[in-house]
Amino acid sequence: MKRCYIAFGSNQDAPLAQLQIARETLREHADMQEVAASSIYRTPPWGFTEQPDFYNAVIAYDSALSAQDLLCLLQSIETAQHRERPFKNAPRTLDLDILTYGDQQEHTPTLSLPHPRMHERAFVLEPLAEIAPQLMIAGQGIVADLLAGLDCSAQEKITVAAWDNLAVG
Ligand code: PH2
Ligand code: MG
Ligand code: MG
Repeated sequence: MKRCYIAFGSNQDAPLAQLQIARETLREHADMQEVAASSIYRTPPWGFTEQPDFYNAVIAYDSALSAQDLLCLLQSIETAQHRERPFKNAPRTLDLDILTYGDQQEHTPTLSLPHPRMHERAFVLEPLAEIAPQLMIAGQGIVADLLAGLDCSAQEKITVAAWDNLAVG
C-alpha cells in the first residue's frame, strides 16, 4: 500500500455534490482506503480568474494501485462526472489531482509526481496542511513551511455536514 494525497476541486454543477460523489466513489473502491479528509474550502479561482469560486479539499488514502492506475481511476471518475476540457484552467465539474504518491518522483507527459505546482497553490496547501502539515514535498519542503509563505486570506473553510460527518474509513 502507498500513502497518497489527492486534491479535489470543483466549481460547476453543484460543486459540493460533485466533491461528495467523488469521495464516495473512491471510498467504495476496493484498492483505496481513506485515511484522512480535510475540510472543504471555498477558494477564489487561480489562473483563469473569470469563473466562479472553487470548492477544494484534500484526502489521504492508502492505495494498492500503481500511480499510473490511480491516475486512470481518477480520470474515469472525472469523466463519469462530466468533466470537459475546453481550455487550460477552465471551469470544471470535477478535478482530481494526485499530489504525492508515497515518495515516488516521476515526470512523464501524463503524470508528474509530486504535482509540479502544488507548492505554490494555497487552495492545495491549506487543506493539505490540515491533514499532513509535516509531509515533505520532494524538492520543495514541508507543507506547513510552504503554506506559511502563501496568502490564504481569500480562502474560507466551510462547514458541510455531509462531508464533515463522514467518518474516515
Ligand atoms: N484548479 C485549477 C486552476 N485554478 N483555482 C482554485 N481556486 N481551485 C482549483 O482547484 C483550481 C484553480 C487547475 O486545476
Ligand atoms: Mg488541478
Ligand atoms: Mg487535474
